Amino acid sequence: MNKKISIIGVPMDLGQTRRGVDMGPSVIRYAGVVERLKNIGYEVEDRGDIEIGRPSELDVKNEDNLKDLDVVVKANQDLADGLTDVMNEGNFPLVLGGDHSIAIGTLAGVADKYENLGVIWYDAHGDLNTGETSPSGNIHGMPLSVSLGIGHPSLTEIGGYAPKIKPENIVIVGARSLDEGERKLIKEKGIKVYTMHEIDRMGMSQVMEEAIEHVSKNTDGVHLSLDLDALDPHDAPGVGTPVIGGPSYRETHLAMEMLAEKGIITSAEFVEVNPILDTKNQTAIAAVGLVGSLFGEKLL
Ligand code: 6HN
Ligand code: MN
Ligand code: MN
Ligand code: MN
Repeated sequence: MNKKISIIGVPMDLGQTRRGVDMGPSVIRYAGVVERLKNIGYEVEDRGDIEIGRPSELDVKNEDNLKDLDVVVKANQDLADGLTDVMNEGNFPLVLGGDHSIAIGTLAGVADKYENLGVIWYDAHGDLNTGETSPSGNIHGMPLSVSLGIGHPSLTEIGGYAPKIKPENIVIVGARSLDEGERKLIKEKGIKVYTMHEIDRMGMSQVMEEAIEHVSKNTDGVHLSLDLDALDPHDAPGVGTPVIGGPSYRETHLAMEMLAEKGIITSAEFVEVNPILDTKNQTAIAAVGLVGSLFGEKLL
């Protein structure tokens, strides 16, 4: 793996309505992410946080059922630009959220450098809504569809090109909450999904083997987008949209180790850590443990 990591924090909380997730980057730093990576031999540059504007009024839906659209668009464009710099320097981009709407900017910045970027979307949700299908109007439920070029043009055109990724290069792992429109899109586009049903039946090890095979087949890079709500709320309580019945910290840790062994991941983001909803920073600590395993940390 690339030995130089650039961290970008994105204190975004406007892609959903539970305040506090804007402190995610700060608490993940506090839980020791930089030291953890340095200890396993990486050179780490912390580029600080992207600035997030404030809308005049919070959580206002526009006529297209998109909350706080303008501010979300602006921050994601800035994030995409920041990632372009990191990519040009040849560093490994590690993005810390913030709610999952920031994956729009991350993928806009990263995918530009690859012909065929693979994506592992490790999440309880599909994040495949559009303004038309979303039950909430929350943009954090839309980044994967946006990256496929589906949705409001001011979102899909971030970075100045669309789409960022192709449906056949995506795998969703850990899904257990999908909306009607998301199910339809998954079928229509033939997106590979390992729901909790497959994880229960096959075990995480087999699921990850297949997932890795799927995303590395015709790709020249692989992005990991890890939503902490993928984990069972027992292990990661500090998230805005928890769903019971998820993979444990241990299973997720194994998934990260398998990715490390194959060395396929070329960029990553860890999102949705909300310290206000957390107990004793448990979710940030889990995130840092997972970062460690993703980057090849070993006990012996
Ligand atoms: N996330 N499907 C729901 C919605 O509002 O669209 C939940 C989305 C959760 C998004 O956790 O990143
Ligand atoms: Mn989620
Ligand atoms: Mn998500
Ligand atoms: Mn282990």
